[in-house]
Amino acid sequence: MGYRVVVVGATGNVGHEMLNILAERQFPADEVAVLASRKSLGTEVTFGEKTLKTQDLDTFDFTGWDMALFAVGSDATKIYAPKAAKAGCVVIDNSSLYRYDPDVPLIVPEVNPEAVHGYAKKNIIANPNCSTAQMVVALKPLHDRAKIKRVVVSTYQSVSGSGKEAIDELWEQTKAIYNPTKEVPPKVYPKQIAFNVIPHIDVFLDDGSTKEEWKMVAETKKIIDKSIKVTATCVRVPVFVGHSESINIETEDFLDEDEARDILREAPGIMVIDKREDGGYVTPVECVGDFATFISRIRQDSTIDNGLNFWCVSDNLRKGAALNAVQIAELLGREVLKKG
Ligand code: 11C
Repeated sequence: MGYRVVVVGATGNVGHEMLNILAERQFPADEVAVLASRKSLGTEVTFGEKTLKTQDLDTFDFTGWDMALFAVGSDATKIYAPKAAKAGCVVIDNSSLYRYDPDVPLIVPEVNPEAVHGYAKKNIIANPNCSTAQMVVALKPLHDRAKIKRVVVSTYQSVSGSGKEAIDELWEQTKAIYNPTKEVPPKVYPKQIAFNVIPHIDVFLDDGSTKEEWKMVAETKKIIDKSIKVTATCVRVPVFVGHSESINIETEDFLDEDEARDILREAPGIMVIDKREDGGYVTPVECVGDFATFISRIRQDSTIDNGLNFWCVSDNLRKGAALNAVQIAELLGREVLKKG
């Protein structure tokens, strides 16, 4: 017997990828229900070979369903996740609503799988922000070997992180550059994104940082180790899919770049592509549709005693969202629910 699985927000970018990944990884689902808000009701979505019709999130009864993968904003999650959890359906939530709740585990399965056993306090498990997920996959094996004291990260985040409208905005603005008769003013972003970069993701906080930057700090501490200091600068770039990060770490023990490369090669979820030649590194267009987090440009930081620099790229809709959620579902099935 397999699982009865619900995908909430099945018509969005992440919900769509969740369905693709459940099918690709042959998740042991007996039944899959796809839910959407009233405005997308009746829309058909693809799940492997099947076509599923979306049902109304507002009236859906979660009783008897094993797990629900939520890919809707925090406002809808606030209403429907507790409803599902109360009905006995374990929620795996992609929004930021529960990530910092001490009674909700925040999980990246390659990093802190043991945290899954904490799910029962609220029947909810949180999925991290995309820029955190790919970074912690790379940091954990290095932390285990040399204890990371400090991380300095700059991100280059694709527009798909902001949803479908942002993808359209980049596409339309790019076309309009070549056809100046049609103006496409910024709507999703505060400034033009085509042929530009914007050092601003999510809202500004009192200390001058942004919420996206704060999330990378708070989530890394919760997932790996609260003693790690993180400082982040998050930047939106005109790329459709795939987040990139320039990461600098300072460790307690010395870690040679060759040993770091070997450790990362062996680490789960990571693919090292690091040749010191033209094109011997990964860029976002090459990671689209892949499951791995790619690491390139590993090198010593000669300005401090124990420092390393590297480049980290991953499909933000996959490892950063849908894949990680499906991996949590697999972990929950394997370690806790044990059906089938
Ligand atoms: C972005 N990281 O690229 C964001 C999207 O907290 O789950 C995901 C926001 C979140 O804009």
